[in-house]
Amino acid sequence: MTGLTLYGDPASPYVTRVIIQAALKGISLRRPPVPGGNPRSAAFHALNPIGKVPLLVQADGTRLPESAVIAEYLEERYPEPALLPSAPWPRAVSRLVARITDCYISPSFRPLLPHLDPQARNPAAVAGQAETLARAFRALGHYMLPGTFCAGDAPSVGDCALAPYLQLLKNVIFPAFPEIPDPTLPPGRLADWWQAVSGHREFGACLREYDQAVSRFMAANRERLHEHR
Ligand SMILES: N[C@@H](CCC(=O)N[C@@H](CS)C(=O)NCC(=O)O)C(=O)O
Repeated sequence: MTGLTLYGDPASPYVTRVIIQAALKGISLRRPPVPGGNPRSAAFHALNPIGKVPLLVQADGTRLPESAVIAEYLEERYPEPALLPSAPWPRAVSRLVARITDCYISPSFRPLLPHLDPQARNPAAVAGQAETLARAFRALGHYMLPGTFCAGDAPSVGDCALAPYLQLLKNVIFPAFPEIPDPTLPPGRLADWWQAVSGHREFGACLREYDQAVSRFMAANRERLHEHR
């Protein structure tokens, strides 16, 4: 038993990044509900003043927020099986894929939500996000190394970061916006990569569970998410 607790809704791509990494490493995580019911509650802020999930809590009470930092910590704390390649260059590429996800894919998701309803859509705003995403997808295809996963033939931290985000976009964004094509559809590097992650036994199982959690979340919050902000 690791004595590790992970707080966070299973519909969060950041939480899922940690869940996938833990599953691939065979690390067990307790998953109680977020204190106070959500990350905005005073009870949760007392644990993590950043007010966001995931939050990793250790048996001694020490707490670590931020999915990228949690990923690095788990990698160092539980080095086997390694989720970073051994050579410096593929290690850098794996980290780059996680970075592209955080800096250039993630920021486009929330701004698209108010445009899910075609009646309330602002085509110029959607076109701007479509271009940002297309550039990020091109960059991923450009930098990913040969092999099945993003940095070789084994899953690594870059895959753990990117796959939940693409699963989220596949569930919510690509079906709603024809001007944002799904890059995981063949042919192409991202299509081959998607086949590898979704076909991997543990990785694929986590992605399918995540997809169901996103569907439940979207069904429960449809009205609120369509609102203009
Ligand atoms: N940079 C953070 C981002 C985490 C994040 O944005 N989490 C969202 C859920 S996907 C959150 O907790 N939002 C606050 C809320 O739901 O009130 C990370 O990588 O962990």
